[in-house]
Amino acid sequence: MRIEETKFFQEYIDMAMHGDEMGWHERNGGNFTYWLKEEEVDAVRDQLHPGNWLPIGTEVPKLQNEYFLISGTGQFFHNMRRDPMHTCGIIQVDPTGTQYRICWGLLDGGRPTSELPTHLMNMAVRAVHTNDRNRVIYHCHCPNVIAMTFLLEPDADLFSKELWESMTECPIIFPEGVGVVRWMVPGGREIAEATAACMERYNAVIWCHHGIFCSGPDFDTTFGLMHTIEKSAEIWIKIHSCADHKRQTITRQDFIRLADAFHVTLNPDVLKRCV
Ligand code: 2HA
Ligand code: ZN
Repeated sequence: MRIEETKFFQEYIDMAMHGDEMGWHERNGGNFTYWLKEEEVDAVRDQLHPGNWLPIGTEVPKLQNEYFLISGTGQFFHNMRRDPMHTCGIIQVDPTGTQYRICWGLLDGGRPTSELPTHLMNMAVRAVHTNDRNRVIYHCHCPNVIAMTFLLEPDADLFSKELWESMTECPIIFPEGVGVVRWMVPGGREIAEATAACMERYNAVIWCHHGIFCSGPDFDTTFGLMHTIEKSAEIWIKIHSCADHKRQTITRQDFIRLADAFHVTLNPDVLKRCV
């Protein structure tokens, strides 16, 4: 089967186009990685043609020899379905976890996203915390979350509380809360290390004045997490566009009842901040 016809590839493109429809990928904004399963690599191995080894810009020994479908730097999500061979590609990490090579796609001199260090470091950290079940890392520029970062202190517990309070299902979807990374220059090792440190604890990390990184075991869960956080942020922005304070909200006691009913364990540091 051609790579473009495989289930994982179709689902990858579907999710990228969904993000584009949401308005989260202006121009070349955002980037996206999927960790191929062994059987998925085996099924397309005849189509993989490795190029030269290139530096990743960080170390990910956990991911040695593994294959990833990843979006290309400078490429528009909007063009992914029409032109997958230029807009994304499959890379392999070397046995030391310091280099990668392009094995498919990224034609005509394409390169993986400038956020490659963050994607692979996040992938490695989430793998450790999920018994290797995490497979997706997704970054987008979702406007309401970005707007929130101009109005709240860049504090993970505070953002988590405000997002939980803005929509009832939030604490069920992200009971651990969200991480927050202060404004940093994107595209390098420093922001990758700061984000990966947050991913030790959270499935989602907000980049102040920039966007979000979400992780998950499959495409739907990862996209669903992003969508839930962004929708809650939209409600938060609507509330604060109408009034300078909330008249009532979901209380700590309400969250405890919710956690009990839905069998989730809520982050106690966030609960402590609730009213
Ligand atoms: O332009 O989103 O963070 C791609 C990005 C960089
Ligand atoms: Zn970005």
